[in-house]
Amino acid sequence: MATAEVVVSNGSGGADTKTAFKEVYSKLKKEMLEDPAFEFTDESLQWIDRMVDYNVLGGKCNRGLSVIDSYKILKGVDVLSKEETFLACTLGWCIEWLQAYFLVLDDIMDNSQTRRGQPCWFRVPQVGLIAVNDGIILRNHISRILQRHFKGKPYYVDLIDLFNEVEFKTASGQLLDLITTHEGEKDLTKYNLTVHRRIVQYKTAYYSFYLPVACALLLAGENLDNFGDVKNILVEMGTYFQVQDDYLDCFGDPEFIGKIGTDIEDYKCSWLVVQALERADENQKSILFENYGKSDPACVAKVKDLYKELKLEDVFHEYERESYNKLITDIEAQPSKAVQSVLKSFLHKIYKRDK
Ligand code: GPP
Ligand code: MG
Ligand code: MG
Ligand code: MG
Repeated sequence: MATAEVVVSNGSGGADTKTAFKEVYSKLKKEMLEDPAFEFTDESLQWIDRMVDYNVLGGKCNRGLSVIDSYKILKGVDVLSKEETFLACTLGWCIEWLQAYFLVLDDIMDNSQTRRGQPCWFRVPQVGLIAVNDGIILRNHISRILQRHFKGKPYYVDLIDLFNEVEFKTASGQLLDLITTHEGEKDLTKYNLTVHRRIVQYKTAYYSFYLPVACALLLAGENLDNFGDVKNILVEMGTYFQVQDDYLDCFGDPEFIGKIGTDIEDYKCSWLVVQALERADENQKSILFENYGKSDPACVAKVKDLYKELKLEDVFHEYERESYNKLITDIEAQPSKAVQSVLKSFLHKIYKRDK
């Protein structure tokens, strides 16, 4: 289909937006270091300063920047006032903080080595399991930021409810991701697209896709109850995004994506293993059963060879085209042009991403 081939500049996250966004980060971090609710010692100040920089920065900031872009589109303006820019950037950073909190803990749970091109936080000497508490601190920073800058706004309670609900959904998705891989009960036959879909919708889609747009809608004074269709489309987009993540875990360049994949070793219900199971003959299935979920590099290599033999790279590219076309069709059925534009801008940020 021609639509899939059209290259659309997303026109978003421009240099000015990024500069404004970065400035707000410095202010928010400073406020966290001067929080009057705690008497910081020099050591704890240094720890938080370094920990926040290490974990909140270094990503693509797609989620955070999307709040600002979406808000501008919903308001129908190119330029926001100083106050509006600050509030949109602050909500954007709250999502980046949430992401940092999830990643610090996810890397422990997934036994990962690297993240954003550096060792995972818990692997840094002298950090170890202090990282668990750092995750809790990062989560608390979000509440502190929201209280300081949004308490008194008419949508403050909705904002708190939104972050709480999205966090609950994500943790529940993470639970599914973790318990489907239970040691001792290794049984690949339980993995299928329905199981995969449920995991990824909850663990990734709500916080990565619905949350930024919902924040922009609240800023614009909208009631989220009126945007059920938008939520569904964003959750679909988030599902597509996590399929890309699963693909890149195996086929991405670790140098470029900044993390080394662990899905095969961790026995994850990845989109790739589900596709492999659907396509494998008996002989190929036994290769999967024998080698999936083992940390021995030779076993991992056998699984990767099988994925290549089954041409999963082509299967993925076809899935990518189909998902894009389906999403565009759903987006274009939306009555509001502004909403269409918000959704398309988000989709174009991730379509055919290689990182
Ligand atoms: C991505 O899974 C999901 C998360 C980062 C959510 C974690 C949720 C918690 C409550 C901790 P992933 O493990 O595939 O991501 P990555 O490939 O980046 O490690
Ligand atoms: Mg994980
Ligand atoms: Mg992980
Ligand atoms: Mg992954």
